Amino acid sequence: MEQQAIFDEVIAQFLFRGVLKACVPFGSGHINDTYRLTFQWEDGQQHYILQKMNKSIFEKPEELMENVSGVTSWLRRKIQEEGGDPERETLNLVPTVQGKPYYVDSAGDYWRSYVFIEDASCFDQVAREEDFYQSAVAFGHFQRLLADYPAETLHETIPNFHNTIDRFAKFKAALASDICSRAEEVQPEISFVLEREALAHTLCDMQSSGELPLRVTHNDTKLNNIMIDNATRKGICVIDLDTVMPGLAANDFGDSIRFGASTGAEDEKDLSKIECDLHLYEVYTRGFIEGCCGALTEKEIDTLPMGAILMTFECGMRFLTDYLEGDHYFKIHREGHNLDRARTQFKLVKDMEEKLEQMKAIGEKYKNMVV
Ligand code: ADP
Ligand code: GN1
Ligand code: MG
Repeated sequence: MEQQAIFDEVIAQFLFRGVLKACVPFGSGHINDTYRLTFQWEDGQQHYILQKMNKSIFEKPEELMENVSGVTSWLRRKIQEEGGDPERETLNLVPTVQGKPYYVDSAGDYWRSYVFIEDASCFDQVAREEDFYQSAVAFGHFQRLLADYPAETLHETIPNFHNTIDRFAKFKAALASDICSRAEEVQPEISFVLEREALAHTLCDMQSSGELPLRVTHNDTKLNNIMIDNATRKGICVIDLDTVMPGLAANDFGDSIRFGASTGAEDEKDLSKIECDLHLYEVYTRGFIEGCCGALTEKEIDTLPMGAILMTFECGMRFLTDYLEGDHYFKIHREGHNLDRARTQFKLVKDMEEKLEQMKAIGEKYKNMVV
């Protein structure tokens, strides 16, 4: 079926108000196909987000949507209790005419829609230090709001998502098959990964031994998964809830650092521009510990620097795995895009390894912060 006919079919299935005026691709996510819809009526208009979910990545979209519905209703209630505005501070699903949170089109693809959060922005890089601080407070706060969520009801939307040992094994399998014959040209990057097998074990081992608690975490805490209010500059709403699952606080912390404390873009080709900005690292540490409101254990705070190194290493390994496998997972916009992304991550890992003692000292500084 032609693309326009699919849109017509899908859009007719959601309870939108008004008449459709525009549908444009939106955002810079690597996973789902995201569009912004504009609907108009006599004296007003409303935007919506429409997403085609990536069903080769999310193999059980019904379960995923059960998670999203459960988590957003929970957040709605908590935000109301705290006197916040649930229309802007959490995602709001638009139901279908059948009263469901998603629609399966005639080609078998899964679609969902959210009310568009107006007067707020998503950033691909830190422009103002204060925004990064506010994003940290908001991600910490998000974790706290979900602290007593019934974790056993959450489906694992991507099995072993932050199991770095498993990611390492998958990398080795991709290397062994080398289906695109790309391994030869990326030997330095391959060695970089293989030399760090022990690193892949660190936090997973602490989790297995019960030294670190499992919490309900976001698991994809990059800066463009949070909306910053244009007027107040507060982190108004945490979005992209596809991977909310039990996980480690250090991983949520670490994923934000890998993206936001880097001095360059995730896909920067000029590696001389890439390092971990320790000032931004400190800004985020302060915000995250504050946002978690005393919920983090001492050991969790001690593992934050390792979370940063590990999430960056894992992400680099995932980009390189995808490059070796022919770029089937992350959306790419140019030849070698995943390789460029892997290289920035490895440059960051190396830099963070050298700065580890300073990163630890920053954790110590804020450990006893009472909010
Ligand atoms: P992906 O999984 O592909 O990253 P996201 O759910 O993060 O998809 O959405 C992609 C982008 O769409 C976001 O980075 C953000 O810019 C925008 N977006 C998503 N949901 C909303 C919303 N409710 N209001 C405004 N913008 C949104
Ligand atoms: C993907 O969906 P998006 O673009 O926010 C990925 C993350 C990676 C990130 C790298 C479900 O995030 O795990 O860290 O790209 N999401 C999924 O930028 O795999
Ligand atoms: Mg996203």
